[in-house]
Amino acid sequence: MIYFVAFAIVALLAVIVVQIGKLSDLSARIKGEEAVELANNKTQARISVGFMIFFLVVCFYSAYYYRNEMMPYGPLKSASAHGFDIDWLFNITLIISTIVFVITHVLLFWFPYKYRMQDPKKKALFYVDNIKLEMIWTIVPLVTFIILVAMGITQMNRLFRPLTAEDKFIEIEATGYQFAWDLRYPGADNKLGNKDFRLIDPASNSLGIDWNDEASLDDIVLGGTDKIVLPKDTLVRVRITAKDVLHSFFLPHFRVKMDAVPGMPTFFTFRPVKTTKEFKEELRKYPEWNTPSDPNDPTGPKRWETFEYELACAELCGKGHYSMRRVVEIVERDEYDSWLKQQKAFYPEKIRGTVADPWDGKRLFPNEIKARAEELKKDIADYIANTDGTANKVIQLKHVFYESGSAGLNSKLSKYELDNLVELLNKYPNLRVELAGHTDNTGDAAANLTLSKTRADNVMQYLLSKNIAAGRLSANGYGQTQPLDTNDTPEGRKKNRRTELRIISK
Ligand SMILES: [Cu+2]
Repeated sequence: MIYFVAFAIVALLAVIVVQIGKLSDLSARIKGEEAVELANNKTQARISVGFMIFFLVVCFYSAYYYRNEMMPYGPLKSASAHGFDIDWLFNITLIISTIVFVITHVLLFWFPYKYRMQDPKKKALFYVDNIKLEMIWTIVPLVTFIILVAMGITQMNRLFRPLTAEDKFIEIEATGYQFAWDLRYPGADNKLGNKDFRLIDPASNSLGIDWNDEASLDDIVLGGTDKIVLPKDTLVRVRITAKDVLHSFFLPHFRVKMDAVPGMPTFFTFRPVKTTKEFKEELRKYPEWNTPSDPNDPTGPKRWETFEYELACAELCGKGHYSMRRVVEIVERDEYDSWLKQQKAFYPEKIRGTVADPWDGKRLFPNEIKARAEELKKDIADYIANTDGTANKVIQLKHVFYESGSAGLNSKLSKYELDNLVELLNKYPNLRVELAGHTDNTGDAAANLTLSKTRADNVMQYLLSKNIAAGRLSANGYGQTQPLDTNDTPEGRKKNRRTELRIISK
């Protein structure tokens, strides 16, 4: 409807203009061309001045009207430490350009009025050029721009200064792709692990993190919709990169923006100085921010209540560009620390024990050793306590490892599991067990049978060396005859290669 009315008004105006044109034509014939042209010129000149006044008033009024909605005015002042200086720089630029804007517009509209044709016999002055004038309007803007750019560069250098350990900064990494960001946090060691594009695997390691790097193992990766949480009053360094096209990491409330370029890591540093809560309280003081957040729900939450800091992609990177928006939450430092503790590291959650894990069978982590000891203790205790025979009497010795390609026991890694087993065998002196070796179906079946038997024997030897009576132990190899899972996948084969503890009697 509103478009129809607007169209009707424009059409009507067009008709009026045509009619006026016809009228002036008629009057020209009556009065004579010259007099009409003079009168026309006068009217046009007056309209020009009128428009200038209207235009400037509207410009200033709209700026005043929206003063509390625009950065960096009203409550939308910077939320980062350096941002106040950037806002100051913006203000200086705004003041200078406003002065130029007003002067040029006044001249532009006032000249047609002043120099309108008043006497048809008067000729316009032909003015070729004036070097002095040219110099003035070249040098003045040049000097102004040099000063502004120099001030801008000084501000920019603050964002890119190299940091030392004394800065006590935290470093996060943002990787942009169509159409989201992956955010990596360093975990407890405060160090981000290495990355290598050759390690990128869309299914298990989309960032190409190098798990051989100790610092990677506790890194946290936040997916495409998680809130980005950062602490107040702490220097944050953001490493920025992209996987496909150009993106741009833009935190408007913190006055930082940096392109995310594939193959060329970039970064910036900033220090948030207002928590999300504090910023909301600032907004609350302004009437503009006390209107309903959703116009269709007048009793719902107010605009200040639903406000969130945001991360936006400032590069038009494709049709899903808008969905790269992420909520950023600034909290107090202790709140941040406890939030970080709750986040799960990527490696233990998604990589550990899979075929992508370079440490699989080569290394045990303290928390795993502890958890496994508890598990083994519980499994055996459950069996002992169970009287109706339903308890599982086959227990996987999950932490028993062999030297690769041989039957030799990797006693450095296996000692935790086997020493725990020794302790339990001593605790329950009537326990009799069988050690059962199994392989996958790779290679020759007869050789697999021998391999599994030798491995089981080696485990038994270890237990014997710890003074467990020979009569309580037996060792057997089953080769590939008793698979737990398919032998067609690496995961299945990994499950099938195993050493079991089979309880004979208790
Ligand atoms: Cu983007």
